[in-house]
Amino acid sequence: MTKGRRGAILTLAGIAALGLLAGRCAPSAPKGAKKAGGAVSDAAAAAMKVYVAPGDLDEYYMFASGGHSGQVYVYGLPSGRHLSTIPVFTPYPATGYGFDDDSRKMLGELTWGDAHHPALSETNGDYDGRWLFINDMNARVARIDLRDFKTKQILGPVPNVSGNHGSSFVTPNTEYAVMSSRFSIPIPKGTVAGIDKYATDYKGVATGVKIDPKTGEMSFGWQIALPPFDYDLGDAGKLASDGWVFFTSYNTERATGKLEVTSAARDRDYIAAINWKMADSLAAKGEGTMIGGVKVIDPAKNPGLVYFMPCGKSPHGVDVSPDGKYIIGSGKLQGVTTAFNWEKVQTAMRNKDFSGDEDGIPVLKYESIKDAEVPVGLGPLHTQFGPDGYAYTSLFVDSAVAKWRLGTWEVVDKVPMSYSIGHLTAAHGDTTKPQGKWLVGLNKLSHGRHLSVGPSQPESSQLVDITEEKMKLLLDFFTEPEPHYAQIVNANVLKPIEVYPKEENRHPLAVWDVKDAGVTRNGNKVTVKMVEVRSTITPTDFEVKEGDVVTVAITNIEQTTDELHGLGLLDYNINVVVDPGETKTFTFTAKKKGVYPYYCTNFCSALHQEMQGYMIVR
Ligand code: RUQ
Ligand code: CUA
Repeated sequence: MTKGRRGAILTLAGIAALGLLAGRCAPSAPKGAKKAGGAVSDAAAAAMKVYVAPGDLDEYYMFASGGHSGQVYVYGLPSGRHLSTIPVFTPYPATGYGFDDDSRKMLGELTWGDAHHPALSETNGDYDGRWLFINDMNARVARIDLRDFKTKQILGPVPNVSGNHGSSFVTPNTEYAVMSSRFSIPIPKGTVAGIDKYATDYKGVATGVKIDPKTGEMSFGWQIALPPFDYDLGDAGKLASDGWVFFTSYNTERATGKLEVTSAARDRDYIAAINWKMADSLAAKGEGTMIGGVKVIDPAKNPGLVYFMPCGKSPHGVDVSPDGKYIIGSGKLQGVTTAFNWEKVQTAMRNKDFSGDEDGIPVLKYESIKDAEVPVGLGPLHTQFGPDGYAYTSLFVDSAVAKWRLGTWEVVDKVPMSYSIGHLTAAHGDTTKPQGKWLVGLNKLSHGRHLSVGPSQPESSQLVDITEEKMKLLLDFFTEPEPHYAQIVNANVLKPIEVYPKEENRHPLAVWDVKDAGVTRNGNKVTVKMVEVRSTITPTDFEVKEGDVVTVAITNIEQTTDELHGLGLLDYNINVVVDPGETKTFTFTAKKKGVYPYYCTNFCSALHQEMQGYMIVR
């Protein structure tokens, strides 16, 4: 814009001299693509690496949390193209989510969620492409089926959990997704205790959400009461540390009020190490006290269940290395990230090498369990891993990514991020088999990196090539608020369907022949069976009486890829979208007398506009 305006008042010679003309005439060549002598510049080399030609496909999927938008966003990498939005905790008119009976029921009374950490299901510690789990701060976890990229279940709100931030990290064979409470409260919910009782009467909790290995169905597994700290991030142990799950915590001072001051008194806070296999068998034996409708296990009465690993200072991310041998804890108020040696942690547990306890939970001796304090830089938050023994840590304060080596602990490279990186994600970067290649910095600020869109700016994501010794920033792309964490999975792991096969549709109200469409009445309950197929909605009209409770069941009988139909019912706030082979229902009371048009909302054929009908309410 600036260039154009400035260009208008310059002479042609002036423009050419400034090199502006060249830039304008060759829109496909990135700025400064050609160096003198015709050599390909760094920018052109970068462009070639991320360029996915029209009709070509990306190599990786990136699933990013949508933060308080309550959605999951799907990107292709390396292009950074936004491919799809999967609504999870928030209605999304584009796919009709939150308008039909099933999704409304799933959402319940909450029409927003704050999603932070997607977790792809795993087999042997690597992504298996079956499901994607994601947390919501409102004590919920959702499951998305990657066969059709749809949200299938929302579990919760789970009793006693308040502010489910440290979630939904899965164990290596997807036995559990976990939850933890960022905000300690008196439990069960509804109990009142003054803030002066915080240190004694408030509790944190950690919860295991059990996952059915065949169906992915989630259910309550176990819950453990913890001291009133703020539990923040988590990760499951793997290989060497399989059977354990780790949660960072801050405010181990048990302070209240202005936490930015009051919770920073101690040099070290903790990582809670929880033996989930033990929790699993304790829960199976019925151990625990009923609180808020679930059994809550007391770790003080069950030695070996929970230990605290001291970690400085106000740690945020905890990340387990691909072999499970190192637990990396990043203290956001420090200049180092701490590598704990799992071997040493276990030895300290066995030898009762403790420096004290918190409400009966042993605190391991810091000097006995840490291997190194890696000088990564200021404000380390999260760590991901490559296939070659390298680790990558995001530095919020330094606004950079540090690359360092596990075992030798040397920091070998840094790449600046624009700006204020939070999470980072690498291809399979939190699994037992990291693929390297791509890393994405998920930055909190994007100021000036894109055309201005007013005060509400998108977040910036930056793609980094990690194939070589030196990291290379290749691409900026932008996301809606706010990708906390994201995971990158090789496209060959996923096998999505494109139509729902007719023989799989067992919906009781499905109709596959327009002859079977129509209206049936039972008292004031009216059922309308509807068929959508290019380019008619059958029936093209129907009548009900004022006050009737109307259920409309729409079947899209298409079996062709991408032949979606929608249904908008004017003045009734109804909008659903039905994929090929799918049946959806919506129910409403015909409160308003009159004639109400309905129509297909999804442009489906040359006669899409003709796809319409009338509801007459007498
Ligand atoms: S957080 S920027 Cu919600 Cu995962 Cu670390
Ligand atoms: Cu069906 Cu437009």
